[in-house]
Amino acid sequence: MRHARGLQPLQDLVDPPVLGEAGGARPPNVIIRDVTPNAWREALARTRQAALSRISALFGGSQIPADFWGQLESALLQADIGAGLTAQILRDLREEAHRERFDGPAAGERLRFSLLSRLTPPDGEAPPARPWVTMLVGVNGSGKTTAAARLAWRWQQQGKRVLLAGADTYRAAAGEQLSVWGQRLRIEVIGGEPGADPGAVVYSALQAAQSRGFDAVVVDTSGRMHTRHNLMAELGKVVRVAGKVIPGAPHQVLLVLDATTGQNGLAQARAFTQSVGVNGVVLAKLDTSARGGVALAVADQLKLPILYAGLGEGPEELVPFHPEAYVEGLLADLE
Ligand SMILES: Nc1nc2c(ncn2[C@@H]2O[C@H](COP(=O)(O)OP(=O)(O)OP(=O)(O)O)[C@@H](O)[C@H]2O)c(=O)[nH]1
Ligand SMILES: [Mg+2]
Repeated sequence: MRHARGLQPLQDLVDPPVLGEAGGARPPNVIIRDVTPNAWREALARTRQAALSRISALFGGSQIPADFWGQLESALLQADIGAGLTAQILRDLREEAHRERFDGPAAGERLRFSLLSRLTPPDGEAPPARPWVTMLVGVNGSGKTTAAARLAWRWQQQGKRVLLAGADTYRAAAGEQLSVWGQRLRIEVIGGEPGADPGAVVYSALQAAQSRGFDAVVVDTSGRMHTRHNLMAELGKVVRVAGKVIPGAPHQVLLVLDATTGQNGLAQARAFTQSVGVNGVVLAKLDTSARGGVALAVADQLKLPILYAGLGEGPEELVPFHPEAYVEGLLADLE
């Protein structure tokens, strides 16, 4: 668990070491200057309005008001951080309050630290691999295709040669959507005809990436209900095909969760993890969600790192998950 410490002002964001540098060790820490703490605050405005801003008055005074604990509990539940975690956080804070008798602002600080301590950033180094293959999976409409394009763009901005693989051959529109992104962001896309075997698309995309010296491949897959066994088995097959072309691929499988679905996303995450293994989460649509606290539930219950978050629809708005900026955004109205 991370030690409580002051919130650092955010100037730059650094991509987490999820992408192996071409043939070598970890990638250079490329400084991305496109996202400010304000972007996180704005993206989390709905969650604050729906859940957390109404408790801001509780933290203003020199004394903890009588209904503090009940109101805090309902606000955390409303933000969708989950019943178990809410209970834990309240228990910890209550113990501290009992010991130290803090005032409102101090309680706000403790709450910040408490939330932050549940969000451990990913650690460890990405194993070297070239091309480095990332596969995006998730239920229908969660944000996979836009995330695939935006991740590819991000890494391309870092100077890497990135290929997009359109393994969603289920609908004609899916391939087209990825191609449009590819044209817009100047990223090459290898896809397949509608109805083609997604495994075959991955096979030829990875072969092309390997023979043409690409650094990274981002594979978009079709949305599927996590309860449909045959579709989950098909995904498993696509994963295995990748490993046949490039041993060790896919190097990461990222589950794209729609933040507006809140706690329901946890069941999806468990099913995808069981079927294909998931290394991390992309939390899309944080900006349209009133249940943005779900990032805490994901970290707490699934022990999966949240690697990226969608703060809007623009290419630069899929950003590395930043625990401090996230917590600061959740609690921005608390003084
Ligand atoms: N505001 C906002 N919209 C997003 C974000 N991510 C995705 N969207 C929107 O959500 C919708 C669905 O996104 P897609 O990327 O097509 O989702 P998908 O998972 O590929 O969908 P299927 O392929 O049909 O399963 C699109 O309108 C996206 O623009 C985000 O972070 N913020
Ligand atoms: Mg899609």
